[in-house]
Amino acid sequence: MLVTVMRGPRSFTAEDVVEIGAHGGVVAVKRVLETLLAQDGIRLAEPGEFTKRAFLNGRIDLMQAEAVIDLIRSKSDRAFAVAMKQAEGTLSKRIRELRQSLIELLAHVEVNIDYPEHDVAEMTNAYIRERCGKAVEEIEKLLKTAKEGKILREGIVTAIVGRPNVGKSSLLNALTRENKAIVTDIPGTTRDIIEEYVTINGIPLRLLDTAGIRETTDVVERIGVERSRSALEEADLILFVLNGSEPLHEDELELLGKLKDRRMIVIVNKSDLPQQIELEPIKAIVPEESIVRMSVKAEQGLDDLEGAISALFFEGQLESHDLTYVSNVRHITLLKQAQQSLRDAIEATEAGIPIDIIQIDIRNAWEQLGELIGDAVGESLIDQIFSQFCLGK
Ligand SMILES: Nc1nc2c(ncn2[C@@H]2O[C@H](COP(=O)(O)OP(=O)(O)OP(=O)(O)O)[C@@H](O)[C@H]2O)c(=O)[nH]1
Ligand SMILES: [Mg+2]
Repeated sequence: MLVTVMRGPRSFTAEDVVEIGAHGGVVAVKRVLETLLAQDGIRLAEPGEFTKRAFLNGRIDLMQAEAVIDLIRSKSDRAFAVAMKQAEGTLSKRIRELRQSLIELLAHVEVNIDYPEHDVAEMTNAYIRERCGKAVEEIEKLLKTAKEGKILREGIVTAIVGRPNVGKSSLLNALTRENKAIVTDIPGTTRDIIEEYVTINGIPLRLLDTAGIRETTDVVERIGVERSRSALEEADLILFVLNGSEPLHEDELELLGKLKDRRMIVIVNKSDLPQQIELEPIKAIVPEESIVRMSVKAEQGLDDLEGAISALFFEGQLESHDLTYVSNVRHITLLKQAQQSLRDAIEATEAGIPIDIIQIDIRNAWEQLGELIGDAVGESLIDQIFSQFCLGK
């Protein structure tokens, strides 16, 4: 057993910390815990308590603390890298700079309020418009990253759909390199949705294998088909699988037509067998680069599919992004509120409203941005945020 003592403030929580390294295995760890918990004044930490203490002791701000949750939950290297950036404080830094510019603006306005001559008021109004306009733009830039941020955190919801027996479950297994889904030659094998995470060229996908869509009298299968349809509704990306060794079905063509405005890749599977499918009607609906021929069984065409997926998202430019993303709903809400307050301020200058009233809008924006990094937030909000952690963090 190894005991490490870390003296505050040079520890994660900024308090004195003792770490005990015990032998692996459940029993050894449990014994150590039991011995410790039998002592007076020792209890288990609450979920997120270490990070909460780090925040309360001013070691990190609220956004950085929230990034720790994201780090724990991240499902791909890229999501991890993004969370890491936020934990380092890059996003917080941009928020601080914004707030600083608003404080300077407020100070400037304050000085001029004492000299309410006409020209000064006009100049001040113009100045407010310019500075608030810049801040609105800066917030807009951050908000624009939200969509990509969500994808990075939660993965692109990707529904694998098609008629029974075309090879959907085989595709899920091939992409995840596991045998998670049952594959048989009996149409109607998959009844329920099977969910798996994969990362393709750094893009995280939440793959949903669904029941083959067809008319059926089987009660269970019919519920499965219903679920396939709702998965289809909510998907960010559709992988529409066809069996190339059979002629195209009318209902497939009809469904393809309905989905033509969605982000979709058509997979013509079973290319190892003699081909009977007509591609012309499909090409009339889907651009050629989104049609991929493959044989899941012979493991052919997976690279083409992966290429087509990356081409559809971020125009393959995800690599070059500076990894600052806003993706947390709390952050998005506050940024939108702050932006609205600034827009109100701009509007007020145009309506000739007295400057001391306009000041209130600017101050509101400053406070809303402050809430983002945890300046003056209520205890209940703090408890709520930290309760999302798991034990021991
Ligand atoms: N020849 C050939 N057979 C394939 C290929 N891909 C899948 N199969 C076979 O097709 C059959 C159906 O595959 P599944 O993956 O279960 O098909 P599914 O679309 O999930 O079927 P349901 O769950 O019934 O909707 C299995 O026997 C697979 O081995 C392929 O590329 N070539
Ligand atoms: Mg299946």
